[in-house]
Amino acid sequence: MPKPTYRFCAGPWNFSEGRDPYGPETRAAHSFDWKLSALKKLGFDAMMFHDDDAVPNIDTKSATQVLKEAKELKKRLDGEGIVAEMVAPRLWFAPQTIDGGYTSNRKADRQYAIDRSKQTLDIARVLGTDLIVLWLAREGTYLRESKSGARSTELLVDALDAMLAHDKKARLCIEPKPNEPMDHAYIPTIGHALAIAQLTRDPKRIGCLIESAHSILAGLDPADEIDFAMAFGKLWSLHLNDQNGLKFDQDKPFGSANLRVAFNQIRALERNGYGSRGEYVAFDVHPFRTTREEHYLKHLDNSRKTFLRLVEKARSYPTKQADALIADRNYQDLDQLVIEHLLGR
Ligand code: XUL
Ligand code: MN
Repeated sequence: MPKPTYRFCAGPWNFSEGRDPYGPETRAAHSFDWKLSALKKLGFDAMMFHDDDAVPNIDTKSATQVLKEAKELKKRLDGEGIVAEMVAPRLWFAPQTIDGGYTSNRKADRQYAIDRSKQTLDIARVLGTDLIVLWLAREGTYLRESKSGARSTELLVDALDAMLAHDKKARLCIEPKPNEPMDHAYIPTIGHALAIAQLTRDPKRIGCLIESAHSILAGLDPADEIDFAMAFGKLWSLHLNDQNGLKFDQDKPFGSANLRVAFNQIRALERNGYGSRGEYVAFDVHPFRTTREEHYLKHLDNSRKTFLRLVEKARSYPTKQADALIADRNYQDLDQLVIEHLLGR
């Protein structure tokens, strides 16, 4: 298989200002144009969007106005030579989504979620991408007795069907996450995402997006999730980052918490040819709260550097030696071989 040349992507939210639940911003916000040209300078090729990153204050605007602004954005992207990779409906911020989007217990609120998702498909078409990402943020519960899991599965299928019917060319990419903001989410892993696709009107147009941190939060190895999704030809997008154990979603720079887990993700991408069908490598990373303004872009630049260094490591991995150790069931020395390789010997 030819070795892919990777292309990189990030979203406007990845230039975050340091706010957390316990304290305010620690860095001044930059304009959208600043972020766009920063990405270009960093050697990134694409930007990913929430619907309201593409069209701010989207709920206050008419459908015509929304599409007009999306067209203006497309021109700005073309001018900068940056592609729109995907658009994702932000279904976790509005008052209508307090109890979830597609699985809310209120019919009118479920309709809001579906209407907003359909509009996201319209925005994506204008931006020149067929890829819709669904991070199902509030499709779960704080307490299980508040919703029926069986009913919620039906409602999720109805919502996916409505989107598939709205645009016959769009591809829907489910981004699973097991928790946060919810106690338990209904689609916590890639297996769940691929399984629910089978209940829809067009499973071929449903794939998935793996985020390293989300797999780790589910107690899984992201490399296994990558291999599994790619065995089905379903890994259509990727959010690389890192996560130190089971706690709040950290979105650390790629490789920051566990270099070996990062290395194994790269090996999985390489052996499955990720990128050779036009898929992007996105870094869903945030600066640390302590990061000063002059270092605003380091988390993105460093994630890309680490990624490329680990690609070199994957390509120079001593496969013959490793295979001999595997044949001899000498996993003790295999372990050390990997460590020595990562340490540079
Ligand atoms: C949340 C997350 C989102 C999605 C896009 O944990 O990763 O930023 O990637 O909605
Ligand atoms: Mn993500």
